[in-house]
Amino acid sequence: MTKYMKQPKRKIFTMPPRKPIYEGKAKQLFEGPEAGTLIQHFKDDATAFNNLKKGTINGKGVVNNRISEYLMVRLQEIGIPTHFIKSLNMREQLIKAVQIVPIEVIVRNYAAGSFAKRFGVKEGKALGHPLIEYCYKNDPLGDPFITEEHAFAFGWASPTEIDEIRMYAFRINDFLSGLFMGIGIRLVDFKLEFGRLLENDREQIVLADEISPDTCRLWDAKTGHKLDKDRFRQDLGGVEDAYREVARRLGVLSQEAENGSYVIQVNTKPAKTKAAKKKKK
Ligand code: ADP
Ligand code: AIR
Ligand code: ASP
Repeated sequence: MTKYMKQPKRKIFTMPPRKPIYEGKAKQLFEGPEAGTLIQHFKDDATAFNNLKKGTINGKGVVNNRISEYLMVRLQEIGIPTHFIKSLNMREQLIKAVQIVPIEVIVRNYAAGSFAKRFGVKEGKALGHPLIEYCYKNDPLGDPFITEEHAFAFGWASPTEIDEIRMYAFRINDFLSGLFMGIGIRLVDFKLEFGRLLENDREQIVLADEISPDTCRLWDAKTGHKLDKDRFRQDLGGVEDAYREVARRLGVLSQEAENGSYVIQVNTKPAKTKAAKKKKK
């Protein structure tokens, strides 16, 4: 007789009501508990090629939330200011609300993706020097590549801000390349977003958004096996496993998340005030 296999007990967490602020392709933003804060909720939704391809990567939100939290904290430790405040649950983190600079900052160490295509070079070719490219963050236009001059001309960022962003981007690249190499992963390229934070009458550039297998190309250092969103973009299979593998090597995945026994229900209904409840009666 086959023995009945005991299923892991599912824990269901119902979140308190909160006000939705923005629904993006991979994340949702809710109003935070204090002024100037937001709750960043990581979804399992995946898109590629600026929304042309859509799908779901089971458990991605949990994994990306944890990976991004871990990397932001490590970057804060080396003096990179970030929007991250604290972890809330498996899919959500409390962040400082910033005014996003509408520029995607791409750092490349090896040729891959659109770069390999544009320059007709083989994927994996090492670049002589880490390279920064900028795109205007605009889905309908397909995030066109821009130079710093476009940013100044359109007023998207000032020369001082771009200097700061470039300096942070290179420091982040140095640090993350080493961190990933330590767990046998090659950091091929990645995308960063920065924002302006007004605190104590001072405007500051801080790292925002996320750093995860959605926003980085990560290859196993020995085998070259892809551990990032390219598995989804190129229909390579093993997408969930790849994301989990990165989290596992970073040591940020709990057993509960690994066996899928953790469910979060999001409640977006406005809280019923005492007055509203009385009125109903
Ligand atoms: P998209 O908007 O490209 O579909 P996401 O689904 O990742 O992307 O949505 C998250 C949105 O939140 C992005 O537009 C990003 O620029 C924005 N964002 C990230 N961090 C912050 C922050 N600290 N304050 C305000 N907006 C942020
Ligand atoms: N990226 C760019 N826009 C969105 C994302 N996530 C990231 C990719 C890749 C890097 O930026 O995930 O790591 C360069 O992308 P591409 O397509 O220009 O080669
Ligand atoms: N993040 C962009 C999109 O959702 C680009 C990409 O990742 O390919 O379409």
